[in-house]
Formats: sequence, C-alpha cells, structure tokens
Amino acid sequence: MTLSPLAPNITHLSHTHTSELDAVAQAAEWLAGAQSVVALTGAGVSAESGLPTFRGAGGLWRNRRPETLATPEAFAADPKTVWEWYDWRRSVHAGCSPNPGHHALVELERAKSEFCLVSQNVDGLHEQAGSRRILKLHGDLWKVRCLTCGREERDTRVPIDPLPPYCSCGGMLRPAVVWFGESLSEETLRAAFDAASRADLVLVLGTSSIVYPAAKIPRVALERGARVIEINLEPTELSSSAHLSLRGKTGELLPEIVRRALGGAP
Ligand code: BV8
Ligand code: ZN
Repeated sequence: MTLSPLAPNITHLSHTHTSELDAVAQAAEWLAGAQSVVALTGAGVSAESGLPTFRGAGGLWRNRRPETLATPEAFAADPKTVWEWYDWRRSVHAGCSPNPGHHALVELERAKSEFCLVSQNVDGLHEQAGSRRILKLHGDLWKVRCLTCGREERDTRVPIDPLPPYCSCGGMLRPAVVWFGESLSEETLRAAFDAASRADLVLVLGTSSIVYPAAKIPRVALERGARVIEINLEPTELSSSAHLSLRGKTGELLPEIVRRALGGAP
C-alpha cells in the first residue's frame, strides 16, 4: 500500500498487494456507515459483460475511435456509417447480460434509502439488472429520436434495416444518446450534481474519468467533504484525489465490498 504524497489519507493499492484485502475491508466499512451514496459508472462496469470499453482495446470499430463517430458532425456527414457503428454495438449488446457488478449496484439501491446510480453507459445493462434509481447522463442506445418531429421512443430492433432508419413522419431517426459537443439534459445533470453534493460516499466504478461534465461529479462530492472510492483496473485522472483507489475488476471487488457492507461476514 503506497501513500500518496498529495494527501496522507490516500491509499493506492496495486492488484497484488495483500493490503488490497484491507482496502476492501475499509471500503466495506465506509459503505456500511454511509447514509447517502452515489455510484458513478463507466464502460468498465460493462466490460465483464463482454462489451468493449471506449478507450481500451477493442474500442475501435473499422479502425475509427468513438470520439470521431459519436459526434453530430460525423452523423451529419455520413449518417449511414454512424448508424452502422451503433447497429454493430446494439448487436454486440443484444448478446450480453448484466454481470455481478451490475447486480451489486441493484442490492445497494435496495439497501440504502439514499442511493443514486449515475451512469455514463448507454448499454441498458443497469436497467436489465434491475436498477431503478438511475440517471443516464449520456442517453440510451436502445432509444431513437426523430430529427424532424422530435419523437423519442424505445427501439430494440437488431439489426435495423435499412440504415439509416426513418420515422413514420418521414424524418431520419438518430440514436437517443449524447454525442461529444452536445449538451447533456439540464434536468439529469442537475439531479446528478444534487445527489453528489448530498452524498457522504461516492463510488467511481470503471471509468477513465476523462469525459466531462460526468467526471466533475466525484469532484463536487469531494469539495463537499464526501469520501470517494474508485475501482479500476488502472490509475485514472481521479485516482490521486480518491480516498481509496482499488485496482481490480468491478465485477469482482464491488460485490465483495457490498456483501460485507450489508452484513456478510468478511
Ligand atoms: C458537453 C454517448 C457542453 C455516445 C458519450 C472540445 C470540444 C467540445 C467538447 C469538449 C472539448 N473538450 C472537452 C469537451 C467536453 C467533452 C469531453 O469531455 N471530451 C473528452 C473526450 C475530453 N464532453 C462533451 O462533449 C459532453 N458535452 O460538454 O456539452 C459543450 C457543448 C459544446 C462544446 C463544448 C462543451 C458530452 C459528453 C458525452 C459524450 N458521449 N457517450 C455513445 O456512447 O455512443 S461519452 C463516452 O465516454 C461513453 O458514454 C463513456 O461512458 C464515456 C466515458 O468513458 P468511460 O465510460 O470512462 O469508458 P473508457 O473506455 O474511457 O474507460 C473505461 C475504464 O474502465 C478504464 O479506466 C478502464 O481501465 C476501466 N476498466 C475496464 N474494464 C474494467 C475496468 N475497471 C474495472 N473493472 C473492469 N472490468
Ligand atoms: Zn418524426
């Protein structure tokens, strides 16, 4: 266990440290005593369900990075190609199911009266696992919105044919997700920041903490004195500010922490 020079109470644990067990015990103790919990999730939480993350290996599609496809400009220039990327992602998602990390968050929601799941993920696995109190910052891969009449509805066709799809009004449909350079829903963002400012514990799970404004959520909580626990395979932009940064898989560490926090024997 190495203590960061930045703040004496920060511990960084490598996957191999035996003290990782201490960190799991410490995280479980903080979680057991927390009154108001926020969990911020990213693509890493869905990785163990078989979904490629954004910036990790496998995140490329036809050698293009998501940042060059998930933009209004890319869609305007070539809607068919952008839809082919989303259709491919929907087909990959259709074969995936929630993993123990998703299920641990459902248990936490049921056990904590003040709990808010704030997700950057658009894959629908949290809802599939049973999460109900969820703020979807970046939209939903399984919803489409008409560029003409604005109608938004659930669309689970796999594959979608033909691409791009059209609305009954004749307008072109787009994925109902937030692209880079697009603003998030004011209402959703306000609810997320409100939850973060009320929280006494924030779990930051499987995110590189690069994308804003989502990455600001744990920092708002830190400023208000909340504890922040991160679980990630590798160090991130947030690690040096987190009180506890565990190296490991969310699908393995989070269920163990939740099990202990909710009364399970160590
Ligand atoms: C906004 C939906 C106001 C689409 C997504 C310049 C010009 C314009 C904007 C900007 C700019 N510079 C910065 C910005 C702001 C920009 C931004 O933050 N850019 C980044 C790249 C620097 N943000 C925006 O544009 C936002 N809007 O700011 O509006 C505005 C308006 C106009 C102009 C300026 C500002 C909108 C952001 C939303 C973008 N949409 N997705 C789609 O999905 O198709 S974001 C996309 O990234 C996904 O939602 C994803 O969830 C999100 C974050 O990525 P992560 O989830 O963290 O995934 P990543 O692969 O990065 O990391 C995975 C992590 O998991 C890794 O750390 C890995 O180690 C770990 N991991 C892997 N496996 C496991 C694991 N950990 C544990 N266990 C495992 N098993
Ligand atoms: Zn329409």
